[in-house]
Amino acid sequence: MIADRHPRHARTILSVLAMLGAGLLLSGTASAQTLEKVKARGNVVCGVNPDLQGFSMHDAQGSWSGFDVDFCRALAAAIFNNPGKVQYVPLGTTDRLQALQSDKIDVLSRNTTWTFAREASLKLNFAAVTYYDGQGFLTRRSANATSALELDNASVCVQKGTTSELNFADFFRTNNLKYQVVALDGLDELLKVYDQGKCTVLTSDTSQLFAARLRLDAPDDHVVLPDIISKEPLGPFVRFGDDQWLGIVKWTHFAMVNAEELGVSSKTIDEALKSNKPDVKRLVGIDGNYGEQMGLTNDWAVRIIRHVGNYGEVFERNVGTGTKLAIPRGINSLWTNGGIQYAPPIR
Ligand SMILES: N[C@@H](CCC(=O)N[C@@H](CS)C(=O)NCC(=O)O)C(=O)O
Repeated sequence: MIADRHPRHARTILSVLAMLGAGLLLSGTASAQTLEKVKARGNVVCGVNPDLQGFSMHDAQGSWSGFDVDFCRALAAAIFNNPGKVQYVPLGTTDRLQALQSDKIDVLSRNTTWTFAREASLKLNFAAVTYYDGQGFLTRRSANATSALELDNASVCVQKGTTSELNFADFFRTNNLKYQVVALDGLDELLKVYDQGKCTVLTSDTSQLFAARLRLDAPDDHVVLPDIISKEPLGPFVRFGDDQWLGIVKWTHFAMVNAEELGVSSKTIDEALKSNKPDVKRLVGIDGNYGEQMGLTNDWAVRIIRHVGNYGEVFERNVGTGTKLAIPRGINSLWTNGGIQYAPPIR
């Protein structure tokens, strides 16, 4: 009798599990139609950083700009021929990935690093590296440090929920350096604490250190040390389970990189439409039906380039040497220029 009751109990558990599984499958199928949802809604819901100079900023009228914001605009341009069809959702470091998992946004474009765990364990797909970054240190000029290796006994300001937390601890331990950690939630608070002198250094992705420095009371009193202690490939994330949407996000970046490589920009797009070059003809949709293969129109890349620009234009406009951030292209140069920005061909 007892032996009998157990299998029945097990069967109940199994059927509950099967129902749960079916539920998951159903919700998986529903979320496999992001493009249809986006088209029906009339905009792309894009998760962004609330305020990161050069990458994601908004003015009093609620108009957004920046390198990561331009990626959202490029998606909207590809889908709607209108870069304004974006709803921006500002997200912090600790809620950004969960917002994507729980369907609050269609895509996350917010200085987020591609890591193994964010794909395998959080069930998210990283789409493409829009910005190759690395972690560094910001410190006071008066500390006279020329390298992070001179930072023994430092108090380190770092933002919670970031890859930076683990990286710097690894670096200090590997180099037998002692440290105290000051881990805080928001960037504003972190900058305040650092500015008050409660931390010797502030650590984060180097691009963000350049942006953070400009928000200090006396930016010129602080320097970004030359050490790069990690790889931080940054770019957009999407949810697992929608290959078409992943493809659109991925190829939006690749279209911009290919356009730069082919010399096609927002200024030359009309000439490009008359080009005889096979690569250009495929990019602008004169040859083939590449856009339709992704559920878009064949002029999808023309829309991106016309409204937002090629990769180089987006980089220079937002964070390049002519801007306040003045970040050199460095490894984000095209592979043909000694960098590692390299896009697969459209063919
Ligand atoms: N790339 C790293 C760090 C990204 C990150 O979020 N950095 C902070 C430090 S500057 C930030 O953007 N903070 C802005 C905010 O939370 O408002 C990651 O993906 O974990």
